Parts: sequence; structure tokens; C-alpha cells
Amino acid sequence: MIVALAGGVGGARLAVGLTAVLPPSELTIVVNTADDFEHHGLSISPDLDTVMYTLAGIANPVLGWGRADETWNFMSVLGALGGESWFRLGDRDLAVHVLRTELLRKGVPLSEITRRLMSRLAIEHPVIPMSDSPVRTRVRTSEGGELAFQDYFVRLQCKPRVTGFRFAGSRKAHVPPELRRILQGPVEAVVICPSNPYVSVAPILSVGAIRTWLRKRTFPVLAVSPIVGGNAIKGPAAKMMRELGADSTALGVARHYGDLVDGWVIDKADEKLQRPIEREGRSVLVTDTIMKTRARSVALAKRVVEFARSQAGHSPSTAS
Ligand code: FO1
Repeated sequence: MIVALAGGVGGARLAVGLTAVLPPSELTIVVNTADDFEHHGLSISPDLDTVMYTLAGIANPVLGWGRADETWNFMSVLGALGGESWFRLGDRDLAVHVLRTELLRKGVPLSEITRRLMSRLAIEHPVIPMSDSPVRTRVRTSEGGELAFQDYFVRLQCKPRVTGFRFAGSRKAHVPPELRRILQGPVEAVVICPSNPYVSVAPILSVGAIRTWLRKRTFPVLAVSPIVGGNAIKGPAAKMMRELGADSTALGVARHYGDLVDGWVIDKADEKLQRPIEREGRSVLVTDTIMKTRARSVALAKRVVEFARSQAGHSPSTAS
């Protein structure tokens, strides 16, 4: 069993590749839920939806979130009536939020709702939210105070300077039963997808049971760098690193994760960082990590799985 930890767009793209390389019995995708929020009385789970739409092949290719072939009648009327329209909900996308909200109100756990939605979209690989109870990213900025994640990310377009993050609810997060079984079962490797280290991956690692599982691991953890050539492929990761005083390079990301990661997959553009990252005690695979097409996602996933299997023999925690 390979367990992939995924956040938004970068995570979803590698997840697609992994589902082409591994059968459902050998791959579990754990998704960040700390971007979730309540808006217009709806419970919205952006990263779960991005992974779901991407795996179903119906993700909006331009926006990187929401659905393809979308229409925006609901948003335009809502705006005309004076409703909040900074967080754009497409007419087709809306159905997922209404259904998820209705089922949550009936007490159906988020992981069960996710399972039902995935099966309706004919997705066979298990996709599990990191928690069935709310975990919410709070963004601390240089203006003082805290922002809810979507306020920072969408309403304020990532403009504020960040000074730190907090994941409210992570200590008492309820790990879904399906995920608890995975944590107790045989695991070949964990793959951290190229998602934002601070706001997509860190929340998953903040869930107590997951953090303990990784600390006591007997399997290797591999990560694909979300930073290529000093920039994030998409989103504010590099900006956040600079604001937090980290080196916004693949080496800086490797230092950020420390000994939580045994092997790094970095892009050819960063091959000169292979030695410095190896000097940090990590294995490094240099390859093409830009997933512009599905074929490149599959090719990357294949190399990541091979790399993971090559590491299984000697992850530090199993070293004699
Ligand atoms: N991101 C935006 O930048 N603007 C939006 O209006 C927006 C709407 C939206 C609706 C549904 C959804 O699932 C995601 C949406 N996102 C939007 C992206 C979202 O903020 C991010 O995907 C994650 O929270 C960060 O990965």
C-alpha cells in the first residue's frame, strides 16, 4: 500500500498519475481538509473537490479548481442581489456543496460523503479526508490577527505577509475509520505530493495520529518538491517561504521537512541541488516533475513509485 498525501492542484495532478500506475488495492490518497470553510451556509471542501474532479477528468483546466464546462448563473444573480461573490461557485460545482452540506447536517461523516461522491464519479481508488472533524487553517499575518484560509487565499489573493499558521481542531481531529485501518496496516511508502508545504501538507501532518504514524514509521517517506527553479508551479508557496525566512528553493523545502522525508524528487532544473540535499542525508531523484499533461503525470508517478520501492530497503528507521 502506498499512501499519497495530497493538497490542491499539484497534489491532484500527481494523484492522477499514481492511480494510473497503482491499482486501488495498492494506493490510498489522503487529502487536506484545512482549506474547508462554511460560506453561504454551505460546507465547502476545496482540496477534496479538486482531487475528485481531477481524478474524474472533469476539472476546470484553466482555473485549476472547480469543474470544466462550468456556467456561472448562480454567482451572477447572487452578485446582482448584493450577495458575496468573491468566492466563485459554478452552477455544476454548487451541486456538490449542497449535497455535502445536506449529508453533513444529517450526521454523515465527511469520509463517507467523500466515498459516495467518488463512487458516483466512478473513481475506484480510495480518497480519504485527513479528518472527519473540522480542522481549519488560520493564517497569521504581519498586520497581526489571524485570517481564515480562504479569506487569505482568495478574498485577499495571498497579498498579506504571512508570519505563521495554526490548524484549529487538529489536536482532536477524528481520523476516518478507513484511514485508521490504513495507519495500522502494512504500508510500503508514503508519497508527499507537490503541494504547498505550509497550508496543504502541514495540516495533514498536524493530525496527531498521522504525525505519530510517520514518526514511528518503518517505511520510507518520499516527497516531490513543490518548488522548481525557485518558484512554485502554482500558488503562494515560494512567497510564503520567503516571508517566513526560508530559502524558496528545493533545498529550502528539503530543510523545511527535515528527517520527516527520506527521499526527494526534484526537477531537472534543480539538478545542482542534488548534492546539497544529499548532504542533508536524503536520497534524491532528479527528473521531469512538471505535470503539464496526464502522460507526464503518469511518467512522474511511475518514477516516484520505482524510487519509493528502491528506498524501501533502507529507510533510516529500518536501518539496522
Ligand atoms: N480559488 C480562487 O482563487 N478563486 C475562487 O473563486 C475559488 C473558488 C473555488 C470554488 C470551489 C473550490 O473547490 C475551490 C475554489 N477555489 C478558488 C480554489 C481554492 O481556494 C483552493 O483550491 C484551495 O483552497 C487551495 O488549494
